Amino acid sequence: MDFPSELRRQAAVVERGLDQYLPPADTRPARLHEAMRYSLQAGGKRLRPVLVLATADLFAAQLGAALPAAVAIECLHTYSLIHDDLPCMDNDDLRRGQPTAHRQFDEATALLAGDALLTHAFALLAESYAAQPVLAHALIRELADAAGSRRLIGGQMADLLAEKKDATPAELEFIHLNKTAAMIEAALVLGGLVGGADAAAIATLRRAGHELGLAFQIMDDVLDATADGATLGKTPGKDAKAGKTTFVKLHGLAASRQLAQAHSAAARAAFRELPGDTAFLVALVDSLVIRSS
Ligand code: GRG
Repeated sequence: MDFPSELRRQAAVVERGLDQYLPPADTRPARLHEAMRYSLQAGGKRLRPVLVLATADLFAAQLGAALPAAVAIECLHTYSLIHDDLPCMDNDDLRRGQPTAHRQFDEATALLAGDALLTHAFALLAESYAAQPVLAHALIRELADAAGSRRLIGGQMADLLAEKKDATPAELEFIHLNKTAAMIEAALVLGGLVGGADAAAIATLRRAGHELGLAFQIMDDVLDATADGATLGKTPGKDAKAGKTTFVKLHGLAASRQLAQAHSAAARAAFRELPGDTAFLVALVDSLVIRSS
């Protein structure tokens, strides 16, 4: 398998899906729909939707069946980025190499574009899988749990609270498991559900997502401390400046890199327990630990 070209192929499928499943930019009110498309189509690695497609593929899901679920999770992820960048949160000017939504439009439009992307994610699941109500229910429930107050939003709240003090390693783990790993885990589970994976395989996917999510976040901390803004597409060094506790602050750079390697090895091992050809997923794990953005 040629990993870079397979990744490009899957990411291109995602790009087409985003265009297909989002309301056209001239939908009334056009400013809102333009803002939704602006943030969604500003680039991004498309990690979560590619994980949905690749996992569904593993279980030989019908071609194209996983695309609405892949688009839904990217809509939800993008909403979280838009809101995270707002002045009341991280107050950032740069995201995905472009001005953040509130810089490009205005704060109220950015807030509403985030709200609309969040809502659209669930509408898309409900509509696209309406003919398979059991699957639709499972997908909606999975994404809602991962994005809710106990996981993504809870992780973000804990992150904001931790800015005021030094977080303990346990607090940092809570933040990362929920702010980062929850959506990566959900991507794998959505793909598994579309592919009809059984309960044991879903449990293995959750374990892989947990490990991959931690590896991904640790590398995010390493890159925040070491890479430049042009490479990252967002403002680097913000965590350190804000006095935030990160893996790098707690463990140092070398130990953080080792920790990321250990979690990615655990993710690879979990993927190898699954049926089918896991070469792409294993290579994707490897690429995330050596990534530069
Ligand atoms: C506002 C509810 C709410 C949540 C915000 C996404 C997020 C939570 C915060 C952004 C800051 C951050 C470091 C989050 C951890 C997850 C993460 C590394 C997100 C960035 O994901 P990438 O690197 O982004 O996959 P692209 O742009 O490539 O999609």
